[in-house]
Amino acid sequence: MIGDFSIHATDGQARLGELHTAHGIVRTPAFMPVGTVGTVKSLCPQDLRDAGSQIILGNTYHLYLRPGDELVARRGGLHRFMRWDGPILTDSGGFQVFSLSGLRKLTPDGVEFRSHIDGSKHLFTPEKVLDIQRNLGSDVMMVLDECVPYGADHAYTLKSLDLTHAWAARSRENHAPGRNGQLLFGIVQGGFFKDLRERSAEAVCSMDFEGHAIGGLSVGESTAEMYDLLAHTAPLLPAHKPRYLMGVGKPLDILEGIEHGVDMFDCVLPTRNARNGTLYTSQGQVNIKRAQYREDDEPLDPACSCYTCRNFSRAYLRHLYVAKELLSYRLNTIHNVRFFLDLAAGAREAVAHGRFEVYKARFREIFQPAEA
Ligand code: PRF
Ligand code: ZN
Repeated sequence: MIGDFSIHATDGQARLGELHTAHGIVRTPAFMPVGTVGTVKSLCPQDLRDAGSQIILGNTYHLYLRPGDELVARRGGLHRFMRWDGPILTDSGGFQVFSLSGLRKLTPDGVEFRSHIDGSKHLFTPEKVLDIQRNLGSDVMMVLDECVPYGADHAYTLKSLDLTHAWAARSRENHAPGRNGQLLFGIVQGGFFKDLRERSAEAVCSMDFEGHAIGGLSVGESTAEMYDLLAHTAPLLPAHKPRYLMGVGKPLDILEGIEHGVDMFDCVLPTRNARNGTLYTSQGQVNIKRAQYREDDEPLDPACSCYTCRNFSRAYLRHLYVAKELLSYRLNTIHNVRFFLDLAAGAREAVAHGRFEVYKARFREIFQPAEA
C-alpha cells in the first residue's frame, strides 16, 4: 500500500528498507539527486535511470515562481511535464525562502518573501505550500518549516520551533493521511540544542506523518557538531517510519546518517561539484582541471561503470572543462550522480550482509584526509 515502509534487514542502527509510493518502491538507504526546477541540471530522465536513480527531489519554491505550479498542473503534473515517471519528493519551500529570497517576514500565518527572480511579493502558508505540492503531484510532500540559521540562540530557536510545530499541525490537518496517494513528511528542527531537538521530535512524531525529516543541519556548523546532533536526534524518530536527513551531504556524512538509522538523503554536492570540476571517485576527490590530467588517457574512475567512465579519458574531461564546453557539465554530472547512487546502493548491500561498518571504514580512508 502507498506509504508502507518495510524494513528487511538491520545492521546496528542502519536499516535496509522499502518505501512504497504512487510511482514505485524506493529501496533505502536512498540518495535523491536534486532536480530543483524540474531537471537534474544537465541530465535527461534516461540518464537518471541509467545512473540508478530511484527518486529525485524537486523544489516547491522554484517551481511555484517559475513556471508556476498551476501551469505544471495543466500539463498533467511534474512527472508528466519533465517525463520522469519515478517517485518525486518536493521540499516545502521553507528552506529556500530563507536561503534565496530577499526580505522575508515571518508571521504566525506563514512567511512573506520576495522572489529572487523578479522581486515580486508572495506569501507561503502551510496550506499554500501543500496546494502547490498537490499541483505538482509529488509522491512525498514536505511541511513548511523554519530552518533556523546557525548561531541562533535558545530563545530564538524555541520561538521558531513552536511556530514550525504549529505549521506542522496545520499541514497534517490540511492533508489527511493517504490523500491523493501523496505522502506527507514532518520536519524536526530545534537548532543546535538537544532539549529543543527532543521537544521537536516529540511534537512532530505525534502528528502521524508518513515519515520524518531532520532539518536544520549542515547549515554552517562543524562536522563534529552535526554528527553530535544527528546521533542525538535520529534515534528519537519512530523506527517503523522512514527518516530523511535534509540537504546532507558529503559521502562520509551520508554514511554517518545511515549508521544512525537515516534512510533518505538529498544534496546538491554531486551535481554542483560536477559543474565546477570536482569529481568523486573510488580513490577520493579529483579536480579535473589540474594540469596532471592533461594527457591522462585513463578513465576518470576505473572502478566506475557510468557512461562517462566507460567512454572518455581524464584528458578529454579536462579539455572539456577547460574549454567550458557544455558536454563537460553533462559528463561530469553523469559520473558524480552515479557515485552518490552507488554509495547508497553499496550501503544497502552492506547492511543486508551485516558489513556496514567495514563498508563505511573503507570510505573513511579515502575521504577523511581532504574533502570539500
Ligand atoms: N528544511 C527544509 N528543507 C531543507 C532543510 C531544512 O531544514 C535543510 C537543512 N539542511 C535542507 N533542505 N524544508
Ligand atoms: Zn563514472
